[in-house]
Amino acid sequence: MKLNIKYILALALILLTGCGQSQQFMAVPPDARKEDVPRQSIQLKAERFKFTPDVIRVKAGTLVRLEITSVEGTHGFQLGAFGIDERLDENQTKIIEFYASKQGEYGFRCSHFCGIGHMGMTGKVIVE
Ligand SMILES: [Cu+2]
Repeated sequence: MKLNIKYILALALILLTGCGQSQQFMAVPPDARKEDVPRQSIQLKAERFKFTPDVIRVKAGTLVRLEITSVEGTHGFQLGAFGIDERLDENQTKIIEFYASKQGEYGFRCSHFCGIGHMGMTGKVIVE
């Protein structure tokens, strides 16, 4: 059977574009020098049933490094707009990096069912 190369290329393009959209904020733009990009580290604590802090403010154009530690129970950290969803095991620190390219408010939530207050375990990243 002869493979249709145009079809395969089109499919590859669709797949690549799809991935790019879900993670469009994660990579530093290729025209920016990585060492020149401002960075900001923020420490977060996860416990039943909140994140502290639950509002994070960063400047647009910053490479953000979150250091999240669950001090009580297992949780998850989902920041959907940036394609981020990480499991947070108790007493472990997870490093999550993303590039805050665009101004806006981006909600995050616990993505691991942790009990009665799970649904209210939310917060937001404000990119200014
Ligand atoms: Cu939860």
